[in-house]
Amino acid sequence: MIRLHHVAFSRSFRVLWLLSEMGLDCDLVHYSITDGSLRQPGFLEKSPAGRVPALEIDGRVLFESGAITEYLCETRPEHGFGRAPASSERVPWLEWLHYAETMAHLIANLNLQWVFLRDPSMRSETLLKIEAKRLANTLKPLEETLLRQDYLLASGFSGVDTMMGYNLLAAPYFVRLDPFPALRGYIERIRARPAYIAARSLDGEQKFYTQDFYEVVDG
Ligand SMILES: N[C@@H](CCC(=O)N[C@@H](CS)C(=O)NCC(=O)O)C(=O)O
Repeated sequence: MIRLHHVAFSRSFRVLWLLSEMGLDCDLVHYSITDGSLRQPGFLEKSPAGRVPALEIDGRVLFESGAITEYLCETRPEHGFGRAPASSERVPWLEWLHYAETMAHLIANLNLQWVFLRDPSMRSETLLKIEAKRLANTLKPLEETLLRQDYLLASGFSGVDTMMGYNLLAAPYFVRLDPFPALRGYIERIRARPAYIAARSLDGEQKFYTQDFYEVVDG
C-alpha cells in the first residue's frame, strides 16, 4: 500500500505525478493548508514541519519532495527516472532536483504575501517585486536548457521534470511567460503526458489563486 498525504496544487503534486509516471496507484489523503490539519500530532509524526508531501511506502514514512523523488527513482530504477552516481547525467539530475526547491521557495514567499496573509495591508510591495523578479531569473536557465532539448536532461524525461512540474503550475501566476517560448513549449509537452493528465485529475481543485495573474504595481 502506498499512501500520499496531499494538498491540491502543492509540492505533493510532484510525488503524485511521479507515482503516476511509474504506474503506481496510491491512496490519496487530502488536506487543507489553512484548517490546521497539517498541525495535528498525527500528521506531525509523519512530517515534522507539518508540510506536504508525506509518503507512506515500503513500511516507512518519508517527507521532503526531493528526498521522496530520489527514493522512488533509486528504489524503482526500472522506470529510468533517476540517474545513478556513475551516470554522466548524475550531476545535472541532482542540480535540477534541488534547483526546483530554489524556485519553489520563491513561489511559497509569493503565495504567502499574495494569498495567505489575512490582511492585504500587511503585504510588502518591495518584497513582492523582488521575489517576482528573482523567480523570473530562475526561469532563465530553464529557458536556455530547453532551447537545446525537450526535457531538463538531454537524454529525456526523468524525476527532475516531475520536481519542476509543481513550480510550473504556480510560477505563471507571478511571472509572465511571454519571454520564455521554450519554457512554454516544455509546459505544453509535460501537460500532454498521459501520466501528468492522470495525476492532475486526482490532484483536486486549487483553492489558493482567485486571479489569473498577480501583478505588482510599479511604484
Ligand atoms: N521542502 C519541502 C517543502 C514542503 C512544503 O513547504 N509544502 C507546503 C505546500 S507546497 C506545505 O505543506 N505548507 C504548509 C504550511 O506551510 O503550513 C518539500 O519539498 O517537501
